[in-house]
Amino acid sequence: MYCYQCEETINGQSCTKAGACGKTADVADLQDQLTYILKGIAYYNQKARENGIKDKNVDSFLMKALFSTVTNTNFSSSDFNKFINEGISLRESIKKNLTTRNINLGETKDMSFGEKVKATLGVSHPETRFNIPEAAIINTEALKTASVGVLNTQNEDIRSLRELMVYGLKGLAAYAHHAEVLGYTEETLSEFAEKALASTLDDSLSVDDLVGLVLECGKYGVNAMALLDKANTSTYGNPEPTEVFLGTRDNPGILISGHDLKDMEQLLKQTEGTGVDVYTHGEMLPANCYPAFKKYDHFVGNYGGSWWNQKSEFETFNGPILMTTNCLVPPKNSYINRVYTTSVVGFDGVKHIDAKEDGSKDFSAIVEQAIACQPPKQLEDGTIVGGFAHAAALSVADKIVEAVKGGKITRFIVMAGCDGRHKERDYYTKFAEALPESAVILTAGCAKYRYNKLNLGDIDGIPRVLDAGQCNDSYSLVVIAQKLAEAFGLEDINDLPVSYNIAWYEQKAVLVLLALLHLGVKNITLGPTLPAFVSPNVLNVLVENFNIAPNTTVEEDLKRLL
Ligand code: FSO
Ligand code: SF4
Repeated sequence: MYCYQCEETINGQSCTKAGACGKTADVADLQDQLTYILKGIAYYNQKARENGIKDKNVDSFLMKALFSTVTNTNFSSSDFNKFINEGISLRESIKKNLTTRNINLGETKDMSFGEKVKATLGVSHPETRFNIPEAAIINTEALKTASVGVLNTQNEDIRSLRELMVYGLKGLAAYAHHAEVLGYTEETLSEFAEKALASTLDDSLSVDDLVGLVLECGKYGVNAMALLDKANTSTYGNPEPTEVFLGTRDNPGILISGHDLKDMEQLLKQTEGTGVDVYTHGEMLPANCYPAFKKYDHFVGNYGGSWWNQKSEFETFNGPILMTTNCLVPPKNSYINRVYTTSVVGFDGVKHIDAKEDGSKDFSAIVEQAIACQPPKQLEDGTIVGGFAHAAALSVADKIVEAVKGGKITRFIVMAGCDGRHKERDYYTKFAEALPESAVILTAGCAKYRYNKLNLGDIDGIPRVLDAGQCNDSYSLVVIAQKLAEAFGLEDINDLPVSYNIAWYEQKAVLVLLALLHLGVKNITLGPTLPAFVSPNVLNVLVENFNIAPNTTVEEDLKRLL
């Protein structure tokens, strides 16, 4: 295995024996093979699309399969074997379709994979890379990492850009998949994903070509987040400012985590009148602010903190836990029998609930188990305020503009992104505490858990932590910044009194970062460490064009960002 896609990669370099996230080497290799097969599907489906052959199942599979490889989403080798087999048969059927119509499958111009096979197996494969017998791909240990993994690309800058592209696409796929679950799709997203995936196999592309494509990925990232925003808000209403309860009640409960709002809806409906309460964990916290969910009396509030706290918080919750997407930490034996996965999430030995044909899910087993469980052990009390996605934030835009003009708000700091388990992320708590009282934090994603319980107060009724929601709701922050620029008559959003101190962990954050770059946001501070997959030369490009900087100390960063 060779994986360096997340911020917690071992020694800031790569996981090569097992993942710091708990991913086994087998699963990492299977993920590489799946990704490689997806690139093949992308390559052929581009040709199919050009020739008017469109198949929604292919689009859907591509997004779902890519999403499954996001950090902390799926740890199950049997799931990946299934994805691989399905991927191979899809790819073969696209090829067959093309051949039947006499459409040229492409030249065997780039034999990098074929050459690798020859070098590794001593046999020659005159066909294109995608014609390598599947058995060879799956069964030959040496091939697993040598030919389809990250290190297959020799040039470190090309490798860096190819991986940056693939990780951005994983984030895009996650958001596109969520939107699709709610019935919203956009063909241009699939088209771009195919072009971009196929580009990672094309040895004729230069560093400049790849940089261009990576930035284009940011453009489609904005589109994917906009689509998901439309899907979520059209289906469940605009989030509204809400005091989210942090305590517990005396009924048994179900904890729901991840990002999937449709699962949230179905769980709330199926638990109504059962005597079982529902609580959110991690990235599901913003669900508390949607009108469609707030109406349920048995929807109590949020339990605990961000994803990495789950080992202790799932323990004390006492009831069953539904993981709708990432971030799953390999469950401890003490509570593994209370964990359920659904959709793209998987862990061998954990119960999985699939959607039926019509998209509905039967959560009755979870409800039944909950009834027999003790109520959650209370961890904290009080409330936190959420629900400041674009509609709510813009409804108080006049107040915000007035506070800025009157000097009561001197700075907005976008502190969106992820949380993680490393101690050094204390930096974000300290940074938030050290901000002047005239600074307002704009946040989205699980990064907020580092400072959303600090009671930072408000400025004329505007909370000093404005929480737009999940990581995908970073889109809201973009809308807010654009509207503020309009209100102040500024053409360039970089002229706003807004600074960026972003925390990243997994690949959705990579996409959010690319989206910000596409929008022309400059001077982003990124931490707690820079991505291991960004080579020194690629970093130079980012620094020269966007003035991206790694975070340093609270004092220095405050000086630079204020
Ligand atoms: Fe994981 Fe967090 Fe939302 Fe990230 S819980 S780390 S960018 O915010 O994706 O899922
Ligand atoms: Fe390592 Fe992160 Fe990859 Fe897991 S996802 S194997 S922690 S780099």
